[in-house]
Amino acid sequence: MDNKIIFALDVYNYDTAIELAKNVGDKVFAIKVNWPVILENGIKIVRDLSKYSSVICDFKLADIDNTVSLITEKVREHGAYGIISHSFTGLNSLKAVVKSAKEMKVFSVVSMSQESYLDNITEELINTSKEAGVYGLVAPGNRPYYLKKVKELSGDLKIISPGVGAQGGNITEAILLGADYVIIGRSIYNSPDPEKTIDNYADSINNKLNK
Ligand code: BMP
Repeated sequence: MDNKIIFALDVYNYDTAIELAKNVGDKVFAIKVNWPVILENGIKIVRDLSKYSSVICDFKLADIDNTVSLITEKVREHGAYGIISHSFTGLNSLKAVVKSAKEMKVFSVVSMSQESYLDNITEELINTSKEAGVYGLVAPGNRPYYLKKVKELSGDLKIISPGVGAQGGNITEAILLGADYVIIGRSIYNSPDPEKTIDNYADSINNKLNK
């Protein structure tokens, strides 16, 4: 069983971030960084974290084509494995992200782990994402109806799913419904033993899926 967890490293402090990455980097598929760690430390931390794991920059891009290109180029320059963009901004914007990303993987948000207006247009967002040529989709691991729907329409695209743990989703359920990877933050970094917590998640997947 390959590694199914993307660790959402939503902390501010540099030393805490690096320590967590060092300890769990080889147990996870990737580390996802969002604004908390970047606003405190700058984009250069992506390089430092990449020593321990692939890094996905979750910047949920939502702007005109020129601006998203500028951001994507900067992220790529710092060695990220992937970037997350919104897709509701439409085909031109998302195509610009894909073009600037080059070899970097682009994941687009088509449904969120909390109710949002995206729920009304999920199918259109998936079609736009496919047309733009993204590598994967972000779909909720804690809202089975939407995850199933995304899986049915996603074709070959990878699905990465937040909402497991602190937001109530269950890891094995999310994987059985179609998530290729689950994104987990608080229930790992707030636990007394993050490594053990990841091992427990991995065991629960293995036990369930090998039955
Ligand atoms: P946590 O496991 O602590 O709830 O973290 C979930 C992570 O996934 C956070 O970084 C959050 O920004 C992100 N996320 C989410 O929770 N829901 C979405 O719909 C999209 C996300 O990227």
